[in-house]
Amino acid sequence: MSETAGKPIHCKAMVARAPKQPLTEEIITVDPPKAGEVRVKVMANALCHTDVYTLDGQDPEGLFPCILGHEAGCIVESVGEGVTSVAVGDHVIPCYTPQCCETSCIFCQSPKTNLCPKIRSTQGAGVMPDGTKRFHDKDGKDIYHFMGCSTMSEYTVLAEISCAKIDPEAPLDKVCLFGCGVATGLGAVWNTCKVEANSTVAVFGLGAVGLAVIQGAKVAGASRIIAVDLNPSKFESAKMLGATDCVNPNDIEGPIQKHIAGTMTPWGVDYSFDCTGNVNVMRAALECSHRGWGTSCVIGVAASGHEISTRPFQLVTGRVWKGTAFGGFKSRTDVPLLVQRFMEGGLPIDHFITHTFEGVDKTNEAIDALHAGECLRAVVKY
Ligand code: NAD
Ligand code: AHE
Ligand code: ZN
Repeated sequence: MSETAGKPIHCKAMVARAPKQPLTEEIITVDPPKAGEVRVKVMANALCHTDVYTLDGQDPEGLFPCILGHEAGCIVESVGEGVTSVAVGDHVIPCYTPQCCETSCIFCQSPKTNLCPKIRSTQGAGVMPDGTKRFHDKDGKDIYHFMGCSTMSEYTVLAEISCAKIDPEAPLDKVCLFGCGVATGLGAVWNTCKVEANSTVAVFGLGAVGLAVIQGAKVAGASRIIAVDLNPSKFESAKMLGATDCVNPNDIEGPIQKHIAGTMTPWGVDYSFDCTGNVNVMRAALECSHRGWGTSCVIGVAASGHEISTRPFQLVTGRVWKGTAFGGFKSRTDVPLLVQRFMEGGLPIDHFITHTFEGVDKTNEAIDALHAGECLRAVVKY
């Protein structure tokens, strides 16, 4: 039993007070975990585009004030009543796609999906499963949770079913990347699309997610990997990970989809992935997929009110449009396996970490680095 167990903890956190505002550094109170909950010490947090998307006010579920962050490595400080799967001192990765594993859960029992809905409604409402919050500011006012994680705080409270217990030897300031972007990209290839050897692939958007798609496609034995981005500084990493062609749409006459399906390939690519969140790019990704059997996977998160469209003819002629959340990985089962594969040297990820910062109060600088366009993942160590 830790000495802080059962007591409120006062710690530093970066609070999103309002959209489009820098985060404010605050001393907050983190309540003890209730039944079925776990309080963790956050050791490292990586910045994902979705945190910035929500901070920019683009998330229809965005609630303020809140504590953002969902790609982290943590150590269990105390557990609530009835918690059995993790214990004080365990190393865990918080998972915004939880996994209740109950026999009555048709989602957890199905091999077709990872979308356990057990706490999705309260998670989307920025509260814990019992409908209340564990964060309070200096005036005692409640602060919303985010994606069931809220890891831009030195301590946070998670539902037990959102904790993936991992190898305690694993470096938390690296494997935190398996909490979102990198796992999502790899899983979109391996789980959602099940890309076969010798497939042709196009990847739109070469941030950490897009580059993880390329890394995953390379491992799957794809024969051609076309990497697309408006920012040519991303091409070097793409080639290093296995891209065979790099294309900047600004250098192309006409629609990029016609260039990929027509000039670069006769009928399009077997698989395409949107990793930008731009609905026009999602359309281009679909329309460059192969006549008769092409599959296009939406990974990017679009701004509130943005919708996708294409001519039905594109689907009538055999293309499939699908999407993925967390790459289809069942979080508590699969994340420990990804960490193990990394520890065995079979899944390198260091190349995603382009920036590191010391102290939760450096999170705004990490956000600036992502905005500057040269950042894949900024890891903030607490
Ligand atoms: P990022 O900002 O690091 O990378 C996005 C890349 O897309 C950048 O390199 C940018 O230059 C490029 N880009 C932007 N507009 C473009 C365009 N019109 N054409 C070509 N390239 C363009 O973001 P990230 O962290 O890699 O995340 C990528 C997307 O995936 C985001 O929308 C994020 O919210 C989403 N995401 C989804 C999931 C999921 O489970 N579905 C998980 C993680 C991230
Ligand atoms: N709140 C947004 C949904 C955003 C979204 O699609 N989130 C992804 C993960 S992004 C991680 O960086 C996801 O997994 N969605 C599934 C889910 O259940 O939220 C909105 O549009 O309302
Ligand atoms: Zn994310």
